[in-house]
Parts: sequence; structure tokens; C-alpha cells
Amino acid sequence: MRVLSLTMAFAWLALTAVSQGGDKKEGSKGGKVIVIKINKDRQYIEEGAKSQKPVIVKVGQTVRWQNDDSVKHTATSDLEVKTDEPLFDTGDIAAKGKKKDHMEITFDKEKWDAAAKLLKMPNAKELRLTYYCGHHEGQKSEIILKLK
Ligand SMILES: [Cu+2]
Repeated sequence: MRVLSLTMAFAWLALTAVSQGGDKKEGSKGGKVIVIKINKDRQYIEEGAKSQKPVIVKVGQTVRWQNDDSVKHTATSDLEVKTDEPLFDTGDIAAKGKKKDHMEITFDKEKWDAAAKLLKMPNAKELRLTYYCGHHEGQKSEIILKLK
């Protein structure tokens, strides 16, 4: 699964709305972008937080993963729409200061629907979406996706 994550990342890039946000802090619909920084301890920490914990994201919001480390990382969903096709995948997020040292993913209604279906929770008000780094065993975190 992880070996193929690179290949899948490219497919994902071609197929979906993974966007590079430049330096703006506005999502495509004008909402606030949630920034999750990847630190040198390979933790995913929400901007302003002191430690890693699940990050709450409302449907429609955009998450930006910002790499503050000197090696590349990914944020790759454990849930797969089908084999080796993660629900979301940033692909490689380059080392800090390089081009593509951040990647954004918008958690739209389509993603909510897909996740709810995969988790078999059609009536849920929130969904727990775990994800991992495709390059480092044990590097993982989660998003709590909430229906407004
Ligand atoms: Cu990593």
C-alpha cells in the first residue's frame, strides 16, 4: 500500500482538487484554511497547538499541510476508496523552504459522502479520518471531519 502511494499521489493529483495554496490563507470558498505543520519529530501539529491531537475540520474547509522538516512527508488517508486509492493523499510535501513544501486538500461534501460510505456510518455527524506518512512507519494522525 505504502509503496504504491507515490504512484497514487500522481493519479490523485490528476484526478482531484489537490491544490497548492501559494501564500494565501483563504480556501477556494473563502473559508479559513486550517494549517497543520509537520515538525522535525514527524508530528502533525495544528498551527497554534502545542502538541499533536486530532484536528477538527468542518465539511467544506481546506486543510494545508505545511512541512517544517528537512525531509519530505505525506498525509495519506488510511481509508481507501478502492485498493491503493486513498480517500485523500497530499503526495510528497517537500522539505521546508522548497517548492511544494505545503499541500492543500479540501474536505468537501463529496469526500464526506465517500468517507461515510466507507466507514458504514451514513447517519454520522462526525467522522474520524486517520492518516499516515507514506515515508515513515509510525507517523500518523487524524482529522475529525464534522458535518456543519
Ligand atoms: Cu514522514
